[in-house]
Amino acid sequence: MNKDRVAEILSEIGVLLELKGENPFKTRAYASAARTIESLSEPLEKLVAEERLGTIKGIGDALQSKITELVSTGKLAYYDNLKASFPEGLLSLLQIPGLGPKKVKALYEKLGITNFDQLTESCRSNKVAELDGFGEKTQAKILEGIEFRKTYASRHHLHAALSAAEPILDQFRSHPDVIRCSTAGSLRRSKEVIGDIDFLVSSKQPASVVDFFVELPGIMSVSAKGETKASVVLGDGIQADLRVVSDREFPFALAYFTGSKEHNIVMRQRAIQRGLRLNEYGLFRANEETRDPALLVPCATEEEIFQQLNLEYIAPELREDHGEFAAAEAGKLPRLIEWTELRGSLHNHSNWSDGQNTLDDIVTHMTGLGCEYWAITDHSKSSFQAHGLTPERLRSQIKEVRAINHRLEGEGSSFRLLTGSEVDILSDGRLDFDDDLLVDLEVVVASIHQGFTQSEAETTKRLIRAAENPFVHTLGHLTGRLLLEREPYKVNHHAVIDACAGTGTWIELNANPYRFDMDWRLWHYAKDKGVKCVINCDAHRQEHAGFLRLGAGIARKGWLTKADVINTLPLARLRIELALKRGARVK
Ligand code: DGT
Ligand code: CA
Ligand code: CA
Ligand code: ZN
Repeated sequence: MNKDRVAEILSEIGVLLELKGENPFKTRAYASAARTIESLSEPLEKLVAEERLGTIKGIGDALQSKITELVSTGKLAYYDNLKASFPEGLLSLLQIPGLGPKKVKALYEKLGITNFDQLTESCRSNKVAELDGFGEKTQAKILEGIEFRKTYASRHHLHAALSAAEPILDQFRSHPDVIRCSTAGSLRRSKEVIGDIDFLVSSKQPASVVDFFVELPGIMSVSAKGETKASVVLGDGIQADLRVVSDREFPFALAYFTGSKEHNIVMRQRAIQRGLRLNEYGLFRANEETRDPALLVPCATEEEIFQQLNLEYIAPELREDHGEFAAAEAGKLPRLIEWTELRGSLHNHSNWSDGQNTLDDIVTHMTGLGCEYWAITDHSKSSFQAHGLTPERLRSQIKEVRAINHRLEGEGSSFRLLTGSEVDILSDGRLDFDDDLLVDLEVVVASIHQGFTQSEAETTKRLIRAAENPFVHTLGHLTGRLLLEREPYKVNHHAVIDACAGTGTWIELNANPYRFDMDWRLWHYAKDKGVKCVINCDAHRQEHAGFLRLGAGIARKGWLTKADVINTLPLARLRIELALKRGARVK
């Protein structure tokens, strides 16, 4: 058992004893022993093995035998019994700001409260306010705390986590005591939803970095703070963990805390197969858990750790144990797409349907961002809730787009709008516009916007029928999912991908962070079938152009390269591909 876990258990024992009503000296002894253990400079195992625990200030006989039991057996009977003497759930009440052991004890003994639901109920019926030492104000604060906990215990969209994390990372970068810093965890792996944000910093002054972190503006509350780590809740209710390590440990800690857990397990096994041990502190020439610097195989970067384990460098996005080891061993990892290789988006809306901006504003904005092209694919008539265009209005939009492009040409600008439509796939798989209109559009995206209750077989058939229409370039947001909000409708992905492989139809990676649809787990299969991806913003506002970067992160998780993604092509080449897609089937 590592020392952090030992420290955690000791401090939990302190809290449990306080809940029991034990004398404060005893409870404090556990809290301070926990801090001592956490900041040990020597390996705890070594101290135990050499029976030198007693030489440490504040560790008396009783603590000594408990720590020894924990380290050597991984368990502690005293702790297990103590924990079992409380009802389950009681401890979690301590997570509410303002509720310490004393108050939790009173709630339990006077009102029999053991969980959040009972606590909420008792606050609502004003019973908590009547308890000694509580009052109306405390009661209101508890209710607030329960609500708040519900929010921050939840998961978050990638863009929310990124925009919370990036300013903090910037602060670390310019802090004099910070040597290296990075995000880690699911955020660094570019997962579609994020539990908490993880920061890793290397420094010679960990305490100063931790103090700086917990004092940053935008931090709502501090859930835990130690010498080398802290957990906080950020403004949007997102939880964030910081760990500070020495610079020598940094690459190892970065690899460890980037995860995923599944990936880490394989890495550790590979180390063991080579007579090494890999953990968050280093890679060691040893046959058992250690962090002895004398045994360290020094690695200055993550790249060197992979090298030591005979692997090509595995990008964080691929670290899911989804085949990356076999590929890295064979030197066959793909060169993943970079978001800067994207040249525009082929599914976007304007104020002609439910977008916010005029065509002129879109041109100005996207030109300013350095895009080469931007397809205008407003909704079709059946999407009346989104002000879908009638064929007549679409015809006049085509004219306007052409006029704008004509003007751009005259001005010597190389940027172009592309004419297009996000045409509804009707319940039976027919499209909302006739072919003689579709043929006049440069870009056609076909998407489902209604009839979500169909069976998997019906929806699959519907999508395949749309893919078979020669005028359709791309299937849009395949499952209609809204992450953390709406479940995907059921689709047989493999059947749809196979159909697209047959017709040469592309599939969208919708880069809206609520969608990220089609899911990254399926791109590897699609790519093997030769199906091309289009990373689309589905922009309804100018800011949505930024989704391209998020979408590229998800595409990287799906193993995609520049060559797999259509909108990395320069305009001239793109126009050829758009035409070829049709020409292959239409004479
Ligand atoms: P999240 O926060 O739920 O979105 O997902 P992660 O992957 O960020 O998970 P988190 O924050 O609990 O931990 C960050 C990384 O630390 C995780 O990806 C792998 C590593 N890690 C944490 N706990 C363990 C563990 O018990 N075993 C191993 N092998 N790795 C762990
Ligand atoms: Ca995390
Ligand atoms: Ca974490
Ligand atoms: Zn749509």
